[in-house]
Amino acid sequence: MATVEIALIAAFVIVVVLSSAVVFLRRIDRSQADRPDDLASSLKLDPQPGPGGALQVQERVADDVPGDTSALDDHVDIQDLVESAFEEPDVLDLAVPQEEEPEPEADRTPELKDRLGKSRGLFSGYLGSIFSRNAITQETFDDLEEALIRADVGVGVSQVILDNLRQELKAKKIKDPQTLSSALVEQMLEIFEGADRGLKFQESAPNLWLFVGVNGVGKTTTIGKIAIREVGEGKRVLLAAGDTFRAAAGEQLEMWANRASAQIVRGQEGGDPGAVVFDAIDKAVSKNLDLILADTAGRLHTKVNLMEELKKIRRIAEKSNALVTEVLLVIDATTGQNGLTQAKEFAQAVGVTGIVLTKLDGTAKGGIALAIERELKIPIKLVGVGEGPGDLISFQPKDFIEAIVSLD
Ligand SMILES: Nc1nc2c(ncn2[C@@H]2O[C@H](COP(=O)(O)OP(=O)(O)OP(=O)(O)O)[C@@H](O)[C@H]2O)c(=O)[nH]1
Ligand SMILES: [Mg+2]
Repeated sequence: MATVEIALIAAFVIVVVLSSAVVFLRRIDRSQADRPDDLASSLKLDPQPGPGGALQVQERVADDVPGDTSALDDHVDIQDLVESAFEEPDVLDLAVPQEEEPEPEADRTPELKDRLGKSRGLFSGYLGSIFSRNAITQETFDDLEEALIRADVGVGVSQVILDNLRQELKAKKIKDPQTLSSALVEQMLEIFEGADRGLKFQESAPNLWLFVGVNGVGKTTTIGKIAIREVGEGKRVLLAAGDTFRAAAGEQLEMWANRASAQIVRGQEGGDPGAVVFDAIDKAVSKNLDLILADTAGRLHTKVNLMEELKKIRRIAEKSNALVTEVLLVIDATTGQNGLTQAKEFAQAVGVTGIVLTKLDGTAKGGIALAIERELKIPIKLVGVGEGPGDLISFQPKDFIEAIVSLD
């Protein structure tokens, strides 16, 4: 009997010990699963924003531990959190603030006023102090002249503007500086009047736009921006890497071609740029493309042989089946009055049809635009206001003048 009793007691003790061990092991298992590091994996966090821009959190704890959840009692805080989150809906919308989708860079049309940076601040600052005075005196005109020259309008053009302003002052008996400021805006606008600023394009054959200018002014970047714009408008565009002088120039243009989904024709480094343009035209004609944007190496307008090379490129293009509808001179607005000298030389050599004035975002010399139009009668067609694909604006004189003269 005693042996049977001992056996029963031993069996009981073994059962008790074994069930305690099972409970203990379950607790260890749960506490590891609920450690802070693993919180994310114990909750099903969907990183994809839902339609309302909210993260979706779904319960997983209950799935993992069907039936008895008493082993989770030690972690009641997490369980409570999960349960309360799912009381009403099955899915918890955590209110993550909605971020607005940024517009793609190329689709953004920058406001000239916001992008003129230094030129705007400096020029309008000067004018603000002049026009906030009580009366119009000789000093007003002296200060105006200084402001115009500092903004790089140039001595000659500043003189013309001020002479006209004096005449108007007399004729209209202008007494207050505010009215004079409006008259100044009118005078400046007159300089830009009448020019055709549209980029020429004819339907019948591939059009070729040739880009010329001194080193580093922004020719290649401008081509890239235009390519993006024209492809966006449905044209089939080909870039001709006519800068064979620098190895990196072709790569730079190829990068823009990829960005724009445009085609490209490249030549050998040190090869004949005329041959590259010829090949590009050949390809454009055979593939029935719309527009060739031909890059050229930057060159000093004083280097006769390099200017001759440019003339040759233009001759080749003229004799081909493409139509040379634009020869665009790219001028860096930060070079100030020197841009005027460049423009004269390039215009004489290759017959410039329009100006692209770049880097207007980083200069106090935006007045060069007035000098170019007044002295050379070449229309400014585009302005560059940054390095990005969307930083190109069709030149609108009214916006430009209002931006630089802005007295607000
Ligand atoms: N801030 C600013 N930078 C510009 C603008 N246009 C071009 N750039 C920058 O100017 C530098 C020269 O631009 P490129 O396009 O290589 O000039 P490029 O005339 O082709 O130069 P070369 O081929 O060496 O003669 C680059 O760093 C451009 O990002 C602009 O409108 N604003
Ligand atoms: Mg270049």
